[in-house]
Amino acid sequence: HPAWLPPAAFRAVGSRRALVCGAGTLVGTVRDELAQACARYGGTVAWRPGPGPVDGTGDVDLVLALTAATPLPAPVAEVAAQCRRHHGAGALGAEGFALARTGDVTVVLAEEPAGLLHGLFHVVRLGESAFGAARGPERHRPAMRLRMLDHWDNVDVHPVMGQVERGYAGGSIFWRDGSPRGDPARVRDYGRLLAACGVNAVSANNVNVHATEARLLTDRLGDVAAIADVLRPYGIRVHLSVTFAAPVVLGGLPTADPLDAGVRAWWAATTRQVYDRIPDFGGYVVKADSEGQSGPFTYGRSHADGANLLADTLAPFRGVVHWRAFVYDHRQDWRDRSTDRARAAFDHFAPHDGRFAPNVVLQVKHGPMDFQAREPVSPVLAAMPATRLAVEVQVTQEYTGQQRHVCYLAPWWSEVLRFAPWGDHRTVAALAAGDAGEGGGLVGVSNAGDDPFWTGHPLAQANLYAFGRLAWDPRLDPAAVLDEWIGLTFPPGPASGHDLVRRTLHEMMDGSWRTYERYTAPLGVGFMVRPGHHYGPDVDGYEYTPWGTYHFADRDGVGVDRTRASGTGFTGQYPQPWRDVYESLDRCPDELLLFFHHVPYGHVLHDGSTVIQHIYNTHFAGAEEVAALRRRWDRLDGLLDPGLHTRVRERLDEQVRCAEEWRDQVNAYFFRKSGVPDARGRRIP
Ligand code: BDP
Repeated sequence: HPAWLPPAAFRAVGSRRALVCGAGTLVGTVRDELAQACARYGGTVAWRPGPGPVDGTGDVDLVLALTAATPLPAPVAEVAAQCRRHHGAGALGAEGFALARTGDVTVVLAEEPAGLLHGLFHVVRLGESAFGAARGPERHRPAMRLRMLDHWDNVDVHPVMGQVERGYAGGSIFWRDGSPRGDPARVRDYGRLLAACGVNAVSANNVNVHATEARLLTDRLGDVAAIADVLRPYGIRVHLSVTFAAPVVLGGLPTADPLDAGVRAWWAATTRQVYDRIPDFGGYVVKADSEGQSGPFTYGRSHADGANLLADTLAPFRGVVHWRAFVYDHRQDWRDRSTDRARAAFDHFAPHDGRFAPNVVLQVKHGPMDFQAREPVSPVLAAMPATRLAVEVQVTQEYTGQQRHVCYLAPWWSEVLRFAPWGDHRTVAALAAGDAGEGGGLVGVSNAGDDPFWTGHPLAQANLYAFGRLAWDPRLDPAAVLDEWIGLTFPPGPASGHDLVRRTLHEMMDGSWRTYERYTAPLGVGFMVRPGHHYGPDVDGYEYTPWGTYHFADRDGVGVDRTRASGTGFTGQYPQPWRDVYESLDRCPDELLLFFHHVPYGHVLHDGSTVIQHIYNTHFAGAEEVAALRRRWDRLDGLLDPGLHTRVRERLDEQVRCAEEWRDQVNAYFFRKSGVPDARGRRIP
C-alpha cells in the first residue's frame, strides 16, 4: 500500500518537463522518482550529472539542482544568488533546500543531495500550487538534525512480546522468525515514505536487546548492513540498539565495567568493525539499568560513565549514542508513597548534566511516566542545559488505543513541543533542536509493520507522517499536517467526493486524541489499563503491583500527591513558574490535576464541575463521540478503496465497544468507591 505516496500524489510533478542537475546516490533517487512520475503522467526528465553546457531552460518548468552543479541554469543561478545575499553561503545546510518560482520555472536548490530529495517531496506535497504564482526563494531547513524512528522489533519472535514489542501492525518490516525478512522492496518503500515526511534515521531493533538481537552488533552485522544499503538512497541512516553487557555476552570478557581497559578496547574494536562495514552508520541506542536491561549500575558506575564509553568509540566516526533516560525501579513498594516513579529520570540524570560527551544524546520520554495519553512534560528536559537532549514520543499507540482506536497524536506532541518549561520563549522543541539544529532531535517509537496498510489502522499512518513533519518543523499546525496527509494519501480524483473525504477525516481525527483521553483514565492520572498488554480498561490493574503506576483511589478521593508540601516532592523538579503552578491545587491545570494532587471527589474543577461529575461527564461524552466517529465513517462508503474502508470500519466497531467498556468500568468503579450518583441520572452499571 503506497500510503502517502500513491502515484496520483505525483500528478503535478509528473506532468512537467524536469531537469535534475548534480551527482550522487540521492540525486539519482530524485531523478528516478521523477522518471517514474513522468512515465505515468506524460512529463519528461533530463539529468545533467556534472558540469556541462547549459541548454536554454526555456523548455523546462521544474529544475532541481545542487549548488555545486555549475554552471547552473539561469533561473537556478538567480535563486542561488538571492539565497547567498539573504542568508550567506552554506545557508541551506546538509538537508535544507530553497524553493522558488521564477518566470515559468519552479526551482529547487540544495547544497547537498539530501536537500534535493527533501525539496522534491516538498514539491510533491504542494502539487499544482508549486507551479502557480511566483514565490520565494523560500529557505526550508529541518529544525532538528536528528529525526529518528526506533523500531521495537525483535529478530527472534519473543515468547510474550512477539515479533514487534508493542507492535500493532503485523510483523516486522526487517525481521521474521530470527532472520532478516528478506523483503528489501518493502524496506525500500518504507524508507521512501519516511524520507517523504522528513525522517532521516532508523534504529532497526528493540531497545530490549535479547540474545539474538545482541549479535547484530558482531557476527550478524551483515543483516544490519543490508538494511542500511536499502535505506541509504533515501537519506536514512541506520542505528542499532545494543546491550550494555555486550563485552560479556558477545566478547566473553568477565566484565562490562565501563572503566575497565579491556572493555574499552573491546568496544573500540567492535565499533571500528561496524564502520568498516557500514561507513555511514548512525550510532547506538541504549536502554540501560531499566526493566531488566543491564547497565553501568551493575559496576557501581554512573550513566555518564556508561554513555561516554560508547560515545568515545563512536566519536572518530561521527556516530552518536542515544542513551535513554527511561531508568526507574520497576520493583517499587506500592505502599510507600515516598518513592515515586515520576521522579526517577530526573533523580538519575539531572545531577550528571555537563558530564556527557558531546556525541551523547540523552533520549528523554516526553513525560515523566510512560507515554500516557496525558502527562506533564518531563522535568528532565529543563534540568540539563549542558546535555544534548532528544524528546522521545510513542508513535506506536501502546497506551493510546493500540491502532485499533482512531487517535491522531500530533496535537498531543505539538502541545509537548510548544511547552515552555520556564514560561518564556524557550520551548521543548527548541531544547530538542539545540542551537543551530545540533540538539538531540525528536525520536519516535515506530508504529509501522508488515501490515498491508503499514500501521494496522489505516488512519494511524497519519501519526507516522506527522511525526516526521513535526520533527522537521515543530511549529507546524497539527491540523494542517493532517490536511497534508489527507491530500497526499487520498488525492482528488476525477469523480472523487474528495471534499467530503477531507472534511470527514478532519471531523474524525482532529479531536480524536482528546476523545480518547475523555473515555480513558481521568484528569492525567494515567494507566488503569490491563496489565501486560495494556489494552482496554482495568482500573486497579496496576494498583497493587510494584510498577509505580498508581491512582490511590479510595472512598474519599483519588490522585497522586506529588507536591512538596505533603507528597512525593516531584513538583520541585520543575523550574518556575511550573513548580508553583503544579504545586498549587488552585492553579494546577485540570487535565493534570490527578497527576499532581490527591483530591476528594467533591473537589471543584476550574470548569465548575466536581471531580466525580467530571469523570462521569467525560466518560459518557467520550463514548458518544466514538459512536459519532463510527457514523461519520459510513458516509465515505464507496468513496475510498473498499479494503481500506472495511478495515477502518472494523476497527471503529472495536473502538465503539472498547470505549463503552472504558466508560462503564471507570464510571462504575468511581460510583462504587464514592457513592456519589451521576447528577444527570445516566445509567452506570
Ligand atoms: C514501555 C513498554 C515497554 C518498553 C518500555 C521502554 O511497555 O515494552 O520496553 O516502554 O520504553 O512503555 O523501554
